[in-house]
Amino acid sequence: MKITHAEIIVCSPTRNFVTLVVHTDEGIYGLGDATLNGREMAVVSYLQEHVIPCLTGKDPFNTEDTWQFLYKGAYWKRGPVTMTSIAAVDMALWDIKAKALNVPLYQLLGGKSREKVLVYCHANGTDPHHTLEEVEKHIEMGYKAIRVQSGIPGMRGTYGVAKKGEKYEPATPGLPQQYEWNTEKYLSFVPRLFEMIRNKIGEEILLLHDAHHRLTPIEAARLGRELEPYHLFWLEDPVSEELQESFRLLRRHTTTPIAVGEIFSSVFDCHLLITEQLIDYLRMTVLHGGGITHILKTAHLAEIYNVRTGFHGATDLSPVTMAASLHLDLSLHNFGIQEHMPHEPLVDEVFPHAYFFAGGYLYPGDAPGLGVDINRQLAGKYPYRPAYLPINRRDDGTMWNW
Ligand code: GCO
Ligand code: MG
Repeated sequence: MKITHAEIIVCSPTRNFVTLVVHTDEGIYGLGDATLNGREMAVVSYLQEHVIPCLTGKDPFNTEDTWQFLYKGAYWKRGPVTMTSIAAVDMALWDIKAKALNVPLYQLLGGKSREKVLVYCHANGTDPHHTLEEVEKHIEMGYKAIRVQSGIPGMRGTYGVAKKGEKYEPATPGLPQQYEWNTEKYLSFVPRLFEMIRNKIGEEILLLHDAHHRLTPIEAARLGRELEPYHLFWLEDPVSEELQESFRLLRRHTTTPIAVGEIFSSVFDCHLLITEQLIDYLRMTVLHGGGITHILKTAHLAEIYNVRTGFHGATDLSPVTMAASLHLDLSLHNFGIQEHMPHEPLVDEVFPHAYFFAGGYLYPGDAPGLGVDINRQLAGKYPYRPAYLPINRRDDGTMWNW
């Protein structure tokens, strides 16, 4: 089998997605997600100008060699644009191979290690009362694990929370929106929020929280320690993740489990976190972390050090990434949990897929390959719209991590 050509489809059915379709001389094609939220067209250009021309004539079954060709061959290794582009090709090739062999992808990754994939959803409220309502609503929907985020009195625009009645979707059309940040207000609010939620719902439901990169190590240590009585499943992105050594300080002070990695692009962003056992869950995405080939290696390293996976699954990753994650989740021995932020129905229509949700779990389904397709006609009706993630400033105007 040979690759004949590849094409890129950019569409915006409620939000932007970049999809790579790789075609072969046997008529089988594979899909890869290439969406980098807020920087979409950089990946489009990287793929169009520098990657697609090199694919023609290659055997799509050689996933490892093609990965190394694109990684080593670029000379300029790593970085989100490069690794997202490589991931898109890698996903598409694994999709082709599994379709050609007529098996669901998980059969090529070690088969089933479990029957179903535990997921966590998002409960976001504008204030603690609204947040509790959202938690209770999601318990009724069958979720067994819930991420809890709430608007904080006196702060404009808190991460993870939309206006009442609206769905939270990272990235908005137009130029970046500005949010406000105040560490002191946040630190005194969050433990009280979890105290209230735990008292109301009891111990059974797993609770998670995302601090979204905003604290210093000692502030994060205080938060982790104050949250201990409420038994979080994890505290996510407590500190900015560029400096892996930060997690040493945090780890010395708290037993609250730590999750990090949604913005990592390779194992070299987290090798210390893994080998020093500074984290409990790795959130690297198949999409931004170099694809199935590279995530497999990273997850296997993590397994040795008792670090489990908790792949990123926000709505800015297309159903193609969700499917790839689910095949990995089903097969990796050290799977922990999968984020599930359901796409809008229109997105599911543009990307018809075999995976489905039932009773707090996702199932990848048994369709050959990834089990996702793209409805080109429908996609064509929703052209790309420039959109940005928000930015964040402290009360005095200082730029802060969003
Ligand atoms: C999460 C993430 C997202 C990101 C988003 C950025 O835990 O799901 O933090 O909400 O902010 O993916 O594009
Ligand atoms: Mg996050």
